[in-house]
Amino acid sequence: FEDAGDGTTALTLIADAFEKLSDSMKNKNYASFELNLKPFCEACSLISILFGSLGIAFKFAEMEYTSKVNDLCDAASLYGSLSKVIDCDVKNDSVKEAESLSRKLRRVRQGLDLVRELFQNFLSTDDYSLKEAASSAYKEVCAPYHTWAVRTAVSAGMCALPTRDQLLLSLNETDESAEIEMRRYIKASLPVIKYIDNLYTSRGITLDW
Ligand code: 1PZ
Repeated sequence: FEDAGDGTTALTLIADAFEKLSDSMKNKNYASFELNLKPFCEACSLISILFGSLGIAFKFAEMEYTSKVNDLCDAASLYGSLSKVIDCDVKNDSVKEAESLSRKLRRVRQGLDLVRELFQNFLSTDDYSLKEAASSAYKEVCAPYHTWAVRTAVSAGMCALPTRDQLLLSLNETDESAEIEMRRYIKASLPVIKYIDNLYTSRGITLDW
């Protein structure tokens, strides 16, 4: 990722976008607030920039994640908000079905949470390698919902991750600047993730999938 020449890095763009989302839901009641698909998907698609810094090993993860975000994005004008997507699948009894938008939303939410947990690990100690930080985040957030084949492929891919310093370099960040942006993302993504979880649980849908 090349910065735009004005010091705007991928991490800054991501943190800005999620702060905007979380600001838009500040002091609102979860039960009645409508988060629109368009700004949500735009923010989620920025996460894809990070994949560019991870090397070829996570190409399949990138395609998985990006195609789900794109499908949600394509549905934006038809559905408007995230809650409408779930309402529609609830009505058709297709929430957890393969290829349903509610399922894609759940996976994208897991991607956001994975990045949050990864940043958290990354910042928790300088001694943590990127591989350790990413493996532990993956184990915590995504692995319980992935098949054995996917888990195996991911753990093989982890060995090909860059080092901390390589990652910072390719993101055009220093330790200090990355810490600021990662903390902003951690803080801003949490209410968004919780909001999405509530869309399911408030409709009696458990989150064990
Ligand atoms: C510097 C960051 C290093 C982080 C590395 C993290 C790598 C995570 C790899 C995840 C691989 C997922 C591969 C495919 C999984 C699919 O089986 C599932 C289920 O799909 P379904 O059956 O519902 O159609 N797909 C997903 O869970 C969606 C993909 C989530 C991955 C998001 C990654 C987020 C960003 C990583 C940071 C750049």
